[in-house]
Amino acid sequence: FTATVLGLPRVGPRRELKRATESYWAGRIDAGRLHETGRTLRRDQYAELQAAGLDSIPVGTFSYYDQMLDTAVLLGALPPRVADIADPLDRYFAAARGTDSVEPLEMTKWFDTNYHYLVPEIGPHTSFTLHPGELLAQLREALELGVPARPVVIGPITFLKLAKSAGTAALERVGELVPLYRELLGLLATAGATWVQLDEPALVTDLTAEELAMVRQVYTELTEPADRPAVLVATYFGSPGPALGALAGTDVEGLAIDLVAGGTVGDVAAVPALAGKTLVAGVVDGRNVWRTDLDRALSTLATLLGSGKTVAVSTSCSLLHVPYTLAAETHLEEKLSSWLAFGAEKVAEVRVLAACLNTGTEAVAAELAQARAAIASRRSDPRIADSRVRARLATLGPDATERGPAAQRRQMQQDRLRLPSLPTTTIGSYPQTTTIRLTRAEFRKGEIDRPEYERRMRAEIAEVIALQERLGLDVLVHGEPERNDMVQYFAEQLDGFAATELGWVQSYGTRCVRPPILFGDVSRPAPMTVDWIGYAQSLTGKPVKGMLTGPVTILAWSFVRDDQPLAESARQVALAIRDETIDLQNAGIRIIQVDEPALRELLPLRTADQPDYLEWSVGAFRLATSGVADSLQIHTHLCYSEFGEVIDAIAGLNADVTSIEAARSHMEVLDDLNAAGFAAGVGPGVYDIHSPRVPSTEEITTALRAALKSVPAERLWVNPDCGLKTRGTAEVEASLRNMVAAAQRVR
Ligand code: THG
Ligand code: ZN
Repeated sequence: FTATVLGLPRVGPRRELKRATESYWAGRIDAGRLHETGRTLRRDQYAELQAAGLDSIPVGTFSYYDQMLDTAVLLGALPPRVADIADPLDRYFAAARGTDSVEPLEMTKWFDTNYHYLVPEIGPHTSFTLHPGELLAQLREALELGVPARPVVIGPITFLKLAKSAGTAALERVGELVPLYRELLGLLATAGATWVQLDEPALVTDLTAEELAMVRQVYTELTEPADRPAVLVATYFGSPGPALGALAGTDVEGLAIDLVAGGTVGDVAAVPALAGKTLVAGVVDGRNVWRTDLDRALSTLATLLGSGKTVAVSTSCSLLHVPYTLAAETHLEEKLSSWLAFGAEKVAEVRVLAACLNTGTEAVAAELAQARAAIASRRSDPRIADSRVRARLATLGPDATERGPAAQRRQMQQDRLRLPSLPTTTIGSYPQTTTIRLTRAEFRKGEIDRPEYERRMRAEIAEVIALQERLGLDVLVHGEPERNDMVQYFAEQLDGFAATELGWVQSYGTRCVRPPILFGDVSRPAPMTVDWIGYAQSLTGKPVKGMLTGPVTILAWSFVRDDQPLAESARQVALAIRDETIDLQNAGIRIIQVDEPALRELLPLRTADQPDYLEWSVGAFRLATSGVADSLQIHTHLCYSEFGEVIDAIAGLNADVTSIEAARSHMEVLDDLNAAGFAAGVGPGVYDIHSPRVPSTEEITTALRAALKSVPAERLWVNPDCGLKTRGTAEVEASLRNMVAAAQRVR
């Protein structure tokens, strides 16, 4: 084959699968209807890809929830606690989301993307067995439709490296998986597959010598049998580095390399043993939304050709990470739109590049010219280089990221705020009620005007302030009724960002996000939060926290520029946030919280790249938060756990108070923080907001006493472990009442 993509999105161009799945959960449709939705989506998608000219199409990347969960099912590795759920579909969803009596699998980020997978649990109870029914059914379905189908399965190394295991490393059990994968390859061949893709993105992370030897061993054994399809091992999200050499020494027929996110022609040139194999060249970015520079891609492809290799054109990774099609966008500015390529447009790019390889450039001269013009239009657009923004950043000295000594700040803030010991607060958002969502929707559709919208939102804020006064909280928030999403809200108000209408990307399960597109230099035309926060502060004598999202998180949850280093974009966003902090300060706000829940998310996959990232990300946060007086208290909030690798960076943020998800990790994070020399205020979440359960005063008291073993009372804050927007009003009120009571008791 010569033209393919590594994987496909599945929620549907209009989120049809999300709707059907949620309807099934709610009991509104039966399993038959859900499966029919899946079938229709797959059929339409295959037809589109065939019409677009792909000559090998991935099959099996469709999923009703997640591909790691699918692989766990395929390998008989679901945890025993779901085993007695008789219906396979309900068992599958129980593992994904839990039930009244069953805990779900943990969820965590898929490498450095914004997709979250379910973490398989491997233990003494796991006895691997092959369950190929679903994959074989999808293969037969595709072949019957005349699709040049290439089944895709997550490879054994990646599956085990990402699994969680009690005791021994899961990877030690790879020997048990090899016979299953061999059997699977045989079954797929019998069913008519000529190629099979095994996804091994884990090969772009740092591997030990033993692990590399294991890669070679596993793929040598997998490819031994003669009655199997050709095997394509797909690496993506980075350079495969030494893993390429390990794989080249085996009989795998194909290797996919991400030539956008780290892989280079140099990696390929360094491994002469690749001659004779098919190189699937990921030259079209599968993770970002920019139109491909086709001339540059062609020159990469030309370098790869030669020395006996066969080259196929592909996306760098699955199209799971980008929206379906630009064609659905009716409001995007035409010029900006010409710079972009979503899923369907990327498929067209793959086809054009493959045509160049197959028959030369003449047949696609018009497409090449159009691409060239778009690239030129983007390069010359004044918005990608705003001289005012650049001049401001250039004149910032080293003191722009410094504040006064921490101890002095603490004294000044305490004198000004006069808070009791163990001050109580919340993270920022309050329940997003149906009324709030409806009001935002009516305003968006123009059904109510701005004054009416503001009147209603102010009423919501007044209610949240009154509630907090009633509960006796010490530091109040306005509740964020005006915000859809903590990134979208800011992106919509910053120059340099654009929003999409239907640019949905799966985040996990049926949940999707619509990442903004950062296309130009960033600036803030007007204050973004001052009116709302100022109004909230006018209602109370207690301090109201101004709530902002930090530069790293804004970038982590957006599609970012590929024409300048992320560090540079981060400085621009930081400067805009800094402007906002100064306006809040001028409006009389005494505490500002700048959230960085995604600080951990952008951490590079290879250890060697991490120090540089931590330096610029911490620098961007400090730039955003160091423009205010020492008497203004800066808070930050981090969540999504796994702080281990970034614990020094958390101390480096230099915030006065850090609230952190700790309810589920039992306060261990506090000792890690101490070990990293952290000496500022800390609010380890004292209860888990991810569940509707109301925590008792006793259990919060216990959590606080546990925290006091690691943190002295004068530094300890009392708060839930995350925002409250997904919770109901009644349970929030009951939980916070108990939290305040516990704080009073411990005081
Ligand atoms: N915002 C953004 N990205 C994120 C998160 C976020 N990435 C990481 C993490 N949080 C992902 N978590 C979620 C949680 C909920 C939803 C999506 C991602 C969600 N989405 C709605 C849905 O799919 O129905 C749609 C929301 C909307 O209408 O905008 O519930 O917080 N940017
Ligand atoms: Zn949080």
